[in-house]
Amino acid sequence: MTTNILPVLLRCEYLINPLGIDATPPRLSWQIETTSSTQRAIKQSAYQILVSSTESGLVEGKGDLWDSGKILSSQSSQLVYDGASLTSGQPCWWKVRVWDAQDEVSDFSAPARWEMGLLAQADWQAQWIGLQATTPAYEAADVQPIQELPGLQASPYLHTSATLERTVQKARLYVTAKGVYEVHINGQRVGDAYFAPGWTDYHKRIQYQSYDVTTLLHQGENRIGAILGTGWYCGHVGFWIDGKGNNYKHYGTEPRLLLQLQIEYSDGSSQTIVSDDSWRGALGPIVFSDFLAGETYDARHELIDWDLPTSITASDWQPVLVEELDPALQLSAQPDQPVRVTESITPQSISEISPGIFIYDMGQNMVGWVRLQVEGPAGTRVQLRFVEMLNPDGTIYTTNLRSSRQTDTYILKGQGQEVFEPHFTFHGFRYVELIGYPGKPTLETITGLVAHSDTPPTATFECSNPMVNQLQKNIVWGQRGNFISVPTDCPQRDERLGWMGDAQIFVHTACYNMDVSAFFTKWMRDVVDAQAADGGFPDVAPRIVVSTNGAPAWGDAGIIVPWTIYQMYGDTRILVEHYEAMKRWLDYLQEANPELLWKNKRNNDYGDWLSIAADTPKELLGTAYFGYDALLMSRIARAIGREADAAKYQRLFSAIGEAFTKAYVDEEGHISGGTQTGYVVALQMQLLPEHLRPLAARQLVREIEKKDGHLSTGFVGVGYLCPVLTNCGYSDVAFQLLNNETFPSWGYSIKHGATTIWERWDGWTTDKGFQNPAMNSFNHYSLGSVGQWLFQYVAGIGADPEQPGYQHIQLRPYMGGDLSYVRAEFASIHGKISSAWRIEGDTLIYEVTIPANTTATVALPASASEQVLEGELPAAQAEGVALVQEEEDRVLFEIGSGTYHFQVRAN
Ligand code: RAM
Repeated sequence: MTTNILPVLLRCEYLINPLGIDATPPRLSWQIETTSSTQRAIKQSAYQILVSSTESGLVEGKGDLWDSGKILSSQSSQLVYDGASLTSGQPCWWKVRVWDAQDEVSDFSAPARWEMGLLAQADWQAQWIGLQATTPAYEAADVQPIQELPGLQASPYLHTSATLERTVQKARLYVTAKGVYEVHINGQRVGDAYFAPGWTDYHKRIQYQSYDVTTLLHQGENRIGAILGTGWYCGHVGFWIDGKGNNYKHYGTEPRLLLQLQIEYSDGSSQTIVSDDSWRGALGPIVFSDFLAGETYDARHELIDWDLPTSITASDWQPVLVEELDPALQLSAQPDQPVRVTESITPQSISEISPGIFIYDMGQNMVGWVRLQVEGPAGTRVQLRFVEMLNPDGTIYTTNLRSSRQTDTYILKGQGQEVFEPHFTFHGFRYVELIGYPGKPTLETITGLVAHSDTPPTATFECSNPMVNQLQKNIVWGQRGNFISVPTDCPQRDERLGWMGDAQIFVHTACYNMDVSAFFTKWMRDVVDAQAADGGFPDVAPRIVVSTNGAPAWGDAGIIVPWTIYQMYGDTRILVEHYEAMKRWLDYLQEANPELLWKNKRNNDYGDWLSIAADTPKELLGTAYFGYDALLMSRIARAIGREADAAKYQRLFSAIGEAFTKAYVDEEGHISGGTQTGYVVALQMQLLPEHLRPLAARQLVREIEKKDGHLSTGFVGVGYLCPVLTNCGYSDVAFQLLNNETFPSWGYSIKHGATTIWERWDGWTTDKGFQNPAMNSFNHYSLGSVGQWLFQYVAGIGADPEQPGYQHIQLRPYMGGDLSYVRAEFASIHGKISSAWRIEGDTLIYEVTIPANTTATVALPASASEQVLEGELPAAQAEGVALVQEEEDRVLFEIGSGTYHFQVRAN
């Protein structure tokens, strides 16, 4: 007899059926689905995993790689593969079945798979290839550059031909570039990724991608081609370091390709095609394609059929340059989702602001590019410029882009309908200026394409206040626009760097909105690759442009990010992998600051960046983060069984707390500087002795009252502000900040049309207009870190650090402000949690569903358990509900999986 449960959503290393992974041993997870909508408290009591080297073997139930047998365990995520050792290219087919609490066994899940990548450098037989000539070979007189950016390069096209003698059974393409690439096989673009191989420190590590190209190849003549762009490798990234525009060639001078195509024939033989000196190259229509400059594409110079085996023009291309692999450069499989186009957007409006100059409003500040449709005479030059804002006269506001040009130019070939999309650039924009269009453009002329690291969305949030709903949307758009291989600060101006301070304050929010487990697995390697020999984490990862070690609240991302990933996904491997690096960072701080106040090595020392006339003393802020690092390290050490370290860091944390209190706090709970952020960090980071906490919290509230109920925090304080207020018993004040529409507040930007989170509270104000354009992005996620509070406190869906990854869930919703209802969902690694409350008269209704194989503590606002019903019964008597505790103003119940309908009646 099988049960009504079934394991579903099988994943390996967080991904569905990944190809070419190099995590050894890989980790597996699944979720448990039930066909019963009424059954509660479903638990997995055991599992059995089968891993087979062939699909047919799996169907027959043979686990030749691994048959775990029946393992008594409730674990359904982060399960470490424990079978035969896995070699390069090994395909692994797997399935799992589970037993419930009554020891009834489920059916086996549908089959899933993963495949290992190239695990050893020796597996690579390919060589780096490219072209030396980087300016177009043709006369470019009519391609008048509007760019002043130096060093723009034409994109090389490379190709080879291969005769395949037999029927192809299986083909895998392993490929990467110094730069960015697009591969074409027999006229088709391989995969749907953009900006591969992604951004890493190319001096140390380059990621490769693996593709199944079996169906693209055939017996006989085949053509394999690639187009290269400069990307992060040698294109423009970051701001002008030397004032002369030299913010390019950070890693090398020209792009290069590394490609290896491994073919297995049906007769068991095999063949490998690699990038080498047999390839040929030419320059084509891409005059340049650069992240900051944009793309210029001259369709008259298209290389007709260059990627088809029948093409004859490609035969007279030039030989390529060849370089050997450097053993010191690590080739790693990309662990996270690639950048993909995830949405297309039709413009909302178009207006002709002066003859021939059209402005499109996309209705949303977005990141990506547009597809252009055009018909006209050869040589017609159509120009698109991308901006976030308009000037009062309706023209485009470009000054906040600094040296970034965000301009795409298309030169027509004059052959009927032409369609253009740039290859290796992206823009941050809401408005598009179109110049030179032959004829009258319409809304259909351009289509916005939204591109970002394709991290799966995991949350919805809706409440009775439309402004708050817009805030949540803006936070998500900020995340989409800035998660492009690394978490960047902004997507439009000449910066777009992996700023650590921004990432650490936003990571928790990010984990709610999307499944960023694999994304941060990747980025933490960038952070550690960027660690200096003295232990200093950087300000930006990968470390370019800003070469100094991390400032307080910036460098600390190296500890805060893994800790957050652990809490949200139950990932201990990220802690183990980076444990030594984290220790080195803490040692570096401690050695430089024996008095346990972060006085030395604060480097760029940004403080509470972009606060509103509220400078938090920098040493104090640093010391708070130093203490927080020690606190988190003690928890991290405990989580991975390093008890002696846990005790050591706990002592360090206490000592820093004492030093902090002695140096900056008086007996009435005043904290030096008196800023909101000062109070917030002291409370969040648990640096104060018990008796001073309520006093400091009271001072924090006074500080907010002095500002007429407004916040003044910058990047650093903003994320913890509402959580701290709520934890200290002032949720009413937190809700007041949420509801504010006057300056400064989240509502203020929304009232003035924001569709993303602005870099600054005063990015634009009614009395001053635009802030200083030298630093005024309208798409920066940091101030959107309030999203964590919306999910964890307002919707009440919280992780339990003691049983991380939502195996046990803390459901503690807070009602307040003008909200009459909230409905939220969050897809955790264990499955979907939904949490919804509404107020009907004097009754609070709370409906919650938690997935199979999880438990939760539900903490509802009531003074006695008798006030709470579940369904028709007093909650304590309902099936699957147990009363665990009565706090002063909350009653706590423990529940198992299922759907529950609670009611809390007023006394
Ligand atoms: C700005 C960046 C970033 C911030 C640093 C300190 O240039 O945009 O958001 O972290 O400065």
